[in-house]
Amino acid sequence: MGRLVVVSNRVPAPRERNQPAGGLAVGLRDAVRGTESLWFGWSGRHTSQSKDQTPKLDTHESCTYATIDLTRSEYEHFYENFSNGLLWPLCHYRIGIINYKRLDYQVYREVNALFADQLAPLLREDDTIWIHDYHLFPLGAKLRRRGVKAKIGFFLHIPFPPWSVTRVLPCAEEMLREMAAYDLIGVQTAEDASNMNSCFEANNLPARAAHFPIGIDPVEFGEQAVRNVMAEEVQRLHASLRGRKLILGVDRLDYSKGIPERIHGYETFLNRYPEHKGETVLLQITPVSRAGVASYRALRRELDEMAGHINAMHGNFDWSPIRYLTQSVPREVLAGFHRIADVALVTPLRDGMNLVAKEFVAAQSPDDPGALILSSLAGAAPEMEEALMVNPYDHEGIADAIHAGITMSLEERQRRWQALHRDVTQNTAANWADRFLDMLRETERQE
Ligand code: GDG
Repeated sequence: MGRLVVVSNRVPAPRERNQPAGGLAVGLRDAVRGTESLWFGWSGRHTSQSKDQTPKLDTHESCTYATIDLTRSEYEHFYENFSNGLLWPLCHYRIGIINYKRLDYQVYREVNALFADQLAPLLREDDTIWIHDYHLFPLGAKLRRRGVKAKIGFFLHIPFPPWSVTRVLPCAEEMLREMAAYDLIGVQTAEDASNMNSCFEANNLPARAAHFPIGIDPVEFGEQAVRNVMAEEVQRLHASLRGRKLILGVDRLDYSKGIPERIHGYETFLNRYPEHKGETVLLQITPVSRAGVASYRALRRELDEMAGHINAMHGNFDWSPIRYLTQSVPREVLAGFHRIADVALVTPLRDGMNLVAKEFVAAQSPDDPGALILSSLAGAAPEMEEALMVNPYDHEGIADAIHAGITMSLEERQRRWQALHRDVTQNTAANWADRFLDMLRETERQE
């Protein structure tokens, strides 16, 4: 069998390779582990001239990492404006905040062409190529144009809307046409697959998408959680609660995660169930991301204000109902926080999958598990039916679910957790990668 070639916008830095932070990196680490592989992408560094560079190579175990640099202008137009200022909101159904500029699209295509120019010479005919996410939709077509004959698969980690929404994008038809170059396209849910297929059908394209829901490494995260219960930070958090119930929210600072709506739901809970006032603390961990994009800066200001308002209105001299942090917490400490949480609030307005929901389940103790409150609009919802399901726009529904979560009997918590844990254990990151790659290798090669 030939090599596996993974392509993603960012390649994990050397220090992240043994202990990757996000789901994409964990899933792919398992896929590249033990097989001869190449992982290609942006280094995270800037250069004044990106055209005539040679990829920097370094090898760790069986994987060679190949990275290239981008200019500041490429970073701005390709990454900030087109990928994160346009494709991200569009795919999350937020057409009201998209901002299309032809120059951004042009640079997006140029960067994809640059990736193809730099990657093609490193490829062998029997490689299997696996391209990831919305930054790189046209890359497969660009590789084909450079004579690449190997199998090429594509996986989209975020949702995909139906043609009625996608056609808002002025370049939608061209982008969809180029996606027909892939031998296999994977998305997270059956709904995303049917949406993407509605786009292909509307444009008479031969491509088809199938769904491959991503998972986590539940054993590793569960062990980390158990090990870290005694860590200093986790013990300090536990002591500071003084017997109050811990409600945990963990999300990158992103409008798709529904954090203002969730905080509104928590405030409604405080108003609607005054008998529980003073009995809960919401710890919302929200590391800042994409600070270069205006809508993210506006969200940060909104959250600062909301958290301050709730504490001022509802708190007391010895109790703040919400603790809101914008710094990142080390992964092992986070695992310990999940273990001691009584309720997890995972309420995205839209999400490709949402790994935090799965991590919470993996971290809980079977003897006394907490309750998971999950948005019905997260990609994880169809697999995690035993969660307390909420519509993230319904703040009264969130309030009622918090009440149900903190008052739920041990028996019901255990019954729900056992079903959730079974799903999380069956569908791991490693299985996800195997399923996709097995199917890709079995497809008939396109010419
Ligand atoms: C995209 C899709 C899809 C968060 N805060 C901290 C921290 N995290 C970790 C979480 C989790 C990861 O980041 C976030 O993963 P999600 O799945 O929740 O969301 P996205 O980043 O939006 O990921 C998503 C995913 O791709 C995979 O396909 O599920 O739908 O949007 O692992 O634990 N980690 C650390 N400190 C933090 O403060 N160490």
